[in-house]
Amino acid sequence: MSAAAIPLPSDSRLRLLSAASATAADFSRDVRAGLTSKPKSLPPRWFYDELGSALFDAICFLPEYYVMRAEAEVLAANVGDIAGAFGDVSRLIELGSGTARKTRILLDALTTAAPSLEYVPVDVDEAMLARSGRELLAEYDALRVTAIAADFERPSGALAQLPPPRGRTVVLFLGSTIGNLDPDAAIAMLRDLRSALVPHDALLLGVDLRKPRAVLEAAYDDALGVTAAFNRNLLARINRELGADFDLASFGHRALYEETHGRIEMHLVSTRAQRVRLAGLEIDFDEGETIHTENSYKHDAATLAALARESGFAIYRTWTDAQKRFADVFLVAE
Ligand code: AVJ
Repeated sequence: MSAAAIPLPSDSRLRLLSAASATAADFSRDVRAGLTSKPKSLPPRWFYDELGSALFDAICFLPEYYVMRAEAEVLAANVGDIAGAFGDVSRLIELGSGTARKTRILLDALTTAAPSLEYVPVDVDEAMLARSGRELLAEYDALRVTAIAADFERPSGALAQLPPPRGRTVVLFLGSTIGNLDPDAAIAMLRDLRSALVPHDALLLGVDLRKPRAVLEAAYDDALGVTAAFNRNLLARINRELGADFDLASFGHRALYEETHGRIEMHLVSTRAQRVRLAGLEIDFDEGETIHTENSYKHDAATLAALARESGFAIYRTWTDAQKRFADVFLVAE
């Protein structure tokens, strides 16, 4: 959906901006590069077409996938403290906002003190932005929404489109989304974000914490097979959008905790030797060969301290759920 397709009165509290976002050509390039390299890999950002987003939503309801519920618990149990730490916020930016379901916990508290707060959701899915933007306007009668369709990995480009803020900017980056980035990429992303902020601006960062292997592996390989479907949908999407001929039934789902890196790895495992055709390319798989589709990094105090130190933020407070599965960390720009 394009910005022009959304009918809005000119005095609307909703604006929709578009930064350079991913195209079909980017998808094709990433898939070709990933499937012709050794070992084979695909970037997890391509999981989220319409079906993939719906499958991720379903994952959040699974008994094994505690991540979303643990963070909702952190936010709900500490909303007063969190709003207190935010202080006099005039602009609330959310990177990778999605449906902004958890955000409402914070908006309820923040709009009590500042009804005309400016909320800036940044997400690659324009249709989702328009839908959730309209819903939020209906729920919060003075809230102003400036939605930006953009990738979260280089946030400074998207944020450069905004006029200078009148007061403190607070950025939300929730849900362990940062976990998809390798440590160097995570630091590069936070540095880029820091460059778009001024000292005293802040970031609320949601990260999943290290925990026993069995808990982590079950969360990424659930009994119903929803995560397996989420993973295989990447191949289905390549078939649909790029005309490939992957036989989905001959790729298995594997999730394993790589303790040395502190990350869950997801793979698609070829259950036989096979050849796949993809727009003029022939891609051969050995039996047991995998496509590495996702890393999901898990943190502890040391990795969080390093992340903050390397990116120009100071850790001000950390809130966790009762079982210490998930942390929301409040970082202040130095
Ligand atoms: C959306 C990146 C936070 O890593 O836990 C869920 C994605 N992958 N199950 C995560 C995901 C498999 C999720 N993030």
